[in-house]
Amino acid sequence: LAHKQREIEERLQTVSPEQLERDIQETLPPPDFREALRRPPGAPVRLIAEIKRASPSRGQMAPIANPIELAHCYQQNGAAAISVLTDARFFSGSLEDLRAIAALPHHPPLLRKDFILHPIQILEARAAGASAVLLIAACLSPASLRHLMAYAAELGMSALVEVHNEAELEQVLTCQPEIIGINNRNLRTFEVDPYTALRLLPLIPSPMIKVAESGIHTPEDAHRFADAGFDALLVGEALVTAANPGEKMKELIG
Ligand code: IGP
Repeated sequence: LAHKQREIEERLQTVSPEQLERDIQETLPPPDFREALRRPPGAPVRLIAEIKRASPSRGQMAPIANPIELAHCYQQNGAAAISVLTDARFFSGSLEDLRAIAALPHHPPLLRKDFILHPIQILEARAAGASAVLLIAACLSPASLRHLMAYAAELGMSALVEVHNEAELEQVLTCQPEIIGINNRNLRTFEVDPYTALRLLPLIPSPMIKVAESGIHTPEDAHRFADAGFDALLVGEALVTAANPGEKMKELIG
């Protein structure tokens, strides 16, 4: 994560947190990410549709000439929320993508998907129009996780706290997050094991919102997690590489 540390240093040199805070004061609060994901009993599973131009495991993927058009398609086809990868080095994303999508009228809540290590990234996310940030347990000490969660809450945002094994889950539960994502993909090896999410699900206390992440490609994949009781599914690759992403969404959760 050296590249992210460098990026943060650079941002701290170039942006003024005070100015960002003033900018935010003039904007409306963003739509509620947590409420958008909540799945009442009997309701269909929620979908977080992701804008991902490239990935370390797949390289340049997207026929996404235009992420705004793709976001509009997600919105039209009932995405509960949209995840926008803003990391440039590994995912060819940017905060500009997020800002542009946030300009769509009545857009669903937006998640800034990045390696968040410092409060300035949360402040910039909020200023760009995000409702939520991803906080990856594997990248953060429990103390910094707690600190970043509190800062997001202060800005009226949600945090999606991501784990991919029992040890990480146990650690983050002491921080009482409201939304937990279980990533089926190991971020070091990029290997996807769909049982990760199924295995960890029963260990999460019930009022928390539960999200299954990564490797969801077929209706069978989606049903497996929906039937197990997840509130929401986070899907990237299967949607961005689909010839018709709207149809693919209906196929997965319709
Ligand atoms: C989406 P997929 O397999 O549908 O493209 O996965 C999402 O879960 C994945 O992009 C992701 C991710 C992350 C990327 C989950 N956690 C952390 C970068 C960093």
